[in-house]
Amino acid sequence: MAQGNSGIESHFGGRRPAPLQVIFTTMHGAYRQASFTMGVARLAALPADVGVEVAFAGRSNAGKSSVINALTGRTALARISKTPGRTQQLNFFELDDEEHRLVDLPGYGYANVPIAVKRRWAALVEGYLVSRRSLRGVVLLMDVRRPFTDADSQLLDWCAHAGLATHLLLNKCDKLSRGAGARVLADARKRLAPLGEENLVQLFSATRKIGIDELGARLDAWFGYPPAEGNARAKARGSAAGSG
Ligand SMILES: Nc1nc2c(ncn2[C@@H]2O[C@H](COP(=O)(O)OP(=O)(O)O)[C@@H](O)[C@H]2O)c(=O)[nH]1
Ligand SMILES: [Mg+2]
Repeated sequence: MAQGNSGIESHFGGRRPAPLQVIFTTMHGAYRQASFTMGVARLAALPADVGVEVAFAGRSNAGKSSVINALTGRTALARISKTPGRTQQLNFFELDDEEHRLVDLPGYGYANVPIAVKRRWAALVEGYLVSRRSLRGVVLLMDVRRPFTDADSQLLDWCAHAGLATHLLLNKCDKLSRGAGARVLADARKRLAPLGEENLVQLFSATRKIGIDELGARLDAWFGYPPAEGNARAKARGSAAGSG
């Protein structure tokens, strides 16, 4: 057919739809400006409790550092630890300014950690969660293949009772088939329902960046960033599909 038109134009009957650019700009720019500010091993050393903070919690090896890297588009911002359970500190990342921060909490559930280290972890993390006024929400990561360990459930219940909003990531969903992932998600929603509306759950993959728009939409809401167009769509899609 010699119509002198590109395939796309003829497909849309000569009218071009809006540019697809939005696909590449779904994340608020602040996440890409993230920088590491400090690691803190004692409550007394926490940075000023102002602005808004979002913490990432979960078992060692669940993928906290990988998720922070995926979110910020920085490959090695939060060091991806090869020795899980060793980093007993809270790592702070500033976004566009010092009043918007991500916090990588020390992981738990590592089998070979001495009881003294576990106690220290509990004192540090609980002390932080209890006292931190700028903490707007907790992103709780679980490995989708081994979700809801006792420690995960404890932390989730603890946050709910403390009135802390949580966003549950079933990470490493690239390791499961779609059907298996969907079943874990449905089960997780059932478990979360009694905990209240402030607790949502989604599938996620840090390595494939699956679910990043949905996570971005929740973080935008927590940080008070205006929703990106793509995120608004992800949200609409999510609720249509019964997200959370
Ligand atoms: N397949 C897969 N592997 C992941 C994913 N997220 C993290 N990992 C891997 O899991 C391991 C632990 O990740 P890391 O971010 O260090 O976990 P952290 O201890 O919670 O900070 C690393 O080998 C990561 O490459 C994911 O979404 N999919
Ligand atoms: Mg880590």
